Amino acid sequence: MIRFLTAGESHGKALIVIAEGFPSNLRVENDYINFHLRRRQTGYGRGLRMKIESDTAEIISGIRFKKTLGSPISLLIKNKDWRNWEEKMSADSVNKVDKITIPRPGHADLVGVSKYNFGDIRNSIERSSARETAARVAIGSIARGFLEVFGISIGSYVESIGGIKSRNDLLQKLFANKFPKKFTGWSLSEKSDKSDVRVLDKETEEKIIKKIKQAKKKGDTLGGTFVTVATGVPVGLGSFVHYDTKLDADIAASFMSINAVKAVEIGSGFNSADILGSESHDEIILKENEFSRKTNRAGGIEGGISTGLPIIVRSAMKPIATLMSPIQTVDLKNMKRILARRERSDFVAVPACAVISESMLALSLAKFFLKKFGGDSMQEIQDNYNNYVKKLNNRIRKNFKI
Ligand code: EPS
Repeated sequence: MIRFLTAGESHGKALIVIAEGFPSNLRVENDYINFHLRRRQTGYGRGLRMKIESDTAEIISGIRFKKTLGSPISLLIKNKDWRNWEEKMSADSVNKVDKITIPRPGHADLVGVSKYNFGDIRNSIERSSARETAARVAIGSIARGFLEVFGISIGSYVESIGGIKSRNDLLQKLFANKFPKKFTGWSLSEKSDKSDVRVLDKETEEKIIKKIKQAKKKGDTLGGTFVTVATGVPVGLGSFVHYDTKLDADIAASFMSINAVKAVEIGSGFNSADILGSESHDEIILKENEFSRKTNRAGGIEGGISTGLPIIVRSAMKPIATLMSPIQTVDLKNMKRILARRERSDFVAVPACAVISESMLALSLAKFFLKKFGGDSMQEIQDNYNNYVKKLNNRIRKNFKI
């Protein structure tokens, strides 16, 4: 079982992540983690902070000579911006700084000060900021590297921003299960990473960039939808026996934990509520002597268990809550109506959100993979996995033979 914790304030010294449960002898390349951290920083519509940071992870523990030790892994990502915030953020300083008293609607400002009994909204902003997701991507990259050893590949693309939706029918193709055998999740990111807004076609990219420019000019922000896919997931991750053993439940919760994500659907999700059962479910077939499904509207999960087909997750991110042309709120220092405070932020972060979702999917899948094939070393897990996969189809045949 993998569990991890992150620590760090947005403008504090650094972000930290500590994880346990990774087996020994997993190869970890620092460059690989940094590659995914860089991907998280990209996308048209990000704010000035991304120009300050060039996120890299320093491995503090759990890895020696590029291989995991089985001990807790800890990673450190320094905030370059710290030097500009030292006075405002220091743990020791008793300097009096201006308190933030005007909460932004849609952010964690008001709920944060209400819950934690703060007299300065800054105390709430710092940890609720999406900056924390850098730590998740760092550890998620190790989970992704682990899954890749077993042929599991993860990628994503942006489907829409500000209501401008790509005309490509990729999602329908994914549901129709019409893909060449060598199709991988990562092949989606390889393509979408070439676009500034991580969409798969140039025409939509141009329209979206235009829309972002318009929103920016008005001091407004945009949200959007994105699709995350994992291929190569074996049959049998997750279970139907308890609410918290279901793979789809875990994925949904982990995606919803990404800042500003307001909806998650697996497979045809909401659309399946409007169609007939015969149009919704995936017929069982034999393909090259192995069980498969004609279609994949279930998005690779049935009864909380992976089916062996690609896992397809579609999510919606709300617009960034910090507006340069702010909406109304209440100033907590005098309880008077006022326009919300401006603060440096992104205008759009949907492309980054999709990258973060890849890491969250990797962490969720690695957790369930280890639950099923768990062992202390990579070799032990490989043996367990190979044994299971080799015998899977024969076992069903044997068990049902009359
Ligand atoms: C982010 C860092 C933040 C924001 C953004 C994401 O940096 P700063 O607040 O210093 O500009 O750019 O966070 C938000 C949009 C938010 O609402 O919290 C990052 O590293 O991804």
